[in-house]
Formats: sequence, structure tokens, C-alpha cells
Amino acid sequence: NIGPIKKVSLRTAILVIFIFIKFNISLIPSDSYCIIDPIEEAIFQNPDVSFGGHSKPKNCTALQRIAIIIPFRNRETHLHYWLFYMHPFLQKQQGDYGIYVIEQHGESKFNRAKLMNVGYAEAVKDYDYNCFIFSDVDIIPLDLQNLYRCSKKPKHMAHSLDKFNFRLPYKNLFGGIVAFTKEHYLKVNGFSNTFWGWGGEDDELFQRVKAAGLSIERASSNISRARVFKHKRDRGNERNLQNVHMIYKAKSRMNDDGLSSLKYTVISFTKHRLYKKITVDIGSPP
Ligand code: UD2
Repeated sequence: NIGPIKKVSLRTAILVIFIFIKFNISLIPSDSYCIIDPIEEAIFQNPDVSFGGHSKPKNCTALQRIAIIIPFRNRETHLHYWLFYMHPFLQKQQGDYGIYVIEQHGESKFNRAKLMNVGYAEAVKDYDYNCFIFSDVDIIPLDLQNLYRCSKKPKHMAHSLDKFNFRLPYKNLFGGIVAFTKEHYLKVNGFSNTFWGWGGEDDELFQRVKAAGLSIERASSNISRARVFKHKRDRGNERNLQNVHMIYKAKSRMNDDGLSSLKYTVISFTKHRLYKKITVDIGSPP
């Protein structure tokens, strides 16, 4: 006889041991648990992507050769997740594509639009691209039917985002992801180079499209649903209210401010396993 209290504690001990075994719980610290950086998994899962981030379909010739340009500074984690999701996505769509991460060197105010122009200028030196998709590093499409391709019109591809409840916040929004044929990007003279800090450059691009006599298109919002990684406003990319005044001057400035006036210095080219990174000095605001 072990007495009622001892019986209870024996039962409890057996129960605890059972739970530990059943749910594979160990009290011994283990060194085998680790958080895998998604880039490791992405590299492992995309052996067909060639060094530097180019991939094309094996059994057919794609009609479009697509450069995907990503403006970048201090967003490593987002970039790794973007690559993790997007390489399989783009390969399933049988894209002939290359990934260009354009990193702004230094601490001066971020200039997303100028980095896009640099991406264009560098990508055309590499390959005969005829379609350019300018994408933020933190937007992931949720539907494979959302084709990462150019259309007959400049295409806005970030109009159905989870952060806006999958609704278009305002009619002229043209930020996040846009796709231009080479012909159309040249026709609008690219983005403006003069938008330093957050805001306005996407609206100004919309005005350029209009001024060039073009219009934009958007695919159905159902298939364009996309997720945005949550983040705070980055240091060095504070809202710039001066940008607001420049938006509606797009037409008068368009020919002199853009690809035609682009100046930058390349600090480094780095071919990574799944992308090409070009670090550039694009100067600082006047
Ligand atoms: C909105 C637009 C974005 C742009 C911005 C205003 C949508 C969905 N997004 O995004 O396209 O027009 O407003 O400028 O309409 N970045 C870095 N490091 C930095 C800062 C920015 O890498 O320090 C890059 C990165 O690719 C990022 C992008 O620039 O995704 C846009 O910056 P944001 O994410 O802060 O802007 P957000 O989300 O308010």
C-alpha cells in the first residue's frame, strides 16, 4: 500500500511521462533546432535558376524576356522571403526572367524611382529584355493566374492588396508593382529621378503615362490579390511633402528628367545564387 497521496503523484508522474513521449517533448536542450533563413530553402528548391537569378523555360521559347527590378536598402529579410516565394511562382508561369536588386549605397534619402531607372539601364546591358516589372520587395502575389508579364498598356499590378482589404484605395494609384514594355518605358522616359524620400513618385509616373498618351490597365482584382509584408517606415525614407508639388508637373518635366538625365556610379555588381545585386551611388537631394 503506497497511500492515497503517493498514488496520486505516481499517476501524475505517469501522465507527465506519457505526454512527454506522445508529444516528443524533451527536457534536454537540443542543438538541432534552428530557424532556417528562407534564402537557404529558396536556393535548395530552385536548382534550375542560374547563378545571378536568371531562369527560362526549358522546352519552349518565351515571347517576353522579363527583367524584374527591385529597389532596395536594408530589407534583407523581405528580400529573402520575396525570392523564396517568387522564384517558384515565376518558373511555374514559364517566365524568361532575371532578378535585379538595385541597392542604394550610403545614408542619403531613399530614391525608389531613380533606382528603378538604374535597374532598367543595367538590365538592358545584360540581356535583350523587352518587358520590365518594377516591384517593391515586400509584395507577394497570391494567385498563379496573376501573370508577371507586360501587356499592351502599362500595367498596375498592386491594386488588390491585403493591407487595403483588397480594394483600390484611389483611382490613380500606380505604386507597388508596375509592368512596362521597353517601348512604353522609353516613351515615358522612365521614372523621374528627383523624388527623394517617401511618396509621390508612383503618382508622377501615372501622370507621365497620361502625358505620353497612354493609359493603364489592371487585371481583375480577384486574381491580383497580393500580400504585403508588414513593416515600419524605413529610416532615410521619411515622407517628403515637397514631392506632392511635383506630381502634376510631370508633363513639362518628363522629357528632361528621367532615363535621359540619369546619372549614377556603380559601387559593386554581385551575382548571388538567386539574384543580381547592383549597389549604386545615386547622389543625394539638392
Ligand atoms: C507605397 C507604394 C510604393 C511607393 C511608396 C512611396 C504601393 C503598394 N506601394 O509603398 O510603391 O510608391 O508608397 O514611395 O502602392 N525600400 C527599401 N529600403 C528602404 C525604403 C524602401 O528597400 O529603406 C524599397 C522596398 O523595395 C520597398 C519599396 O522601396 O518595398 C517601397 O517603400 P515602402 O515599402 O516603404 O513604401 P510603402 O509600402 O508605403
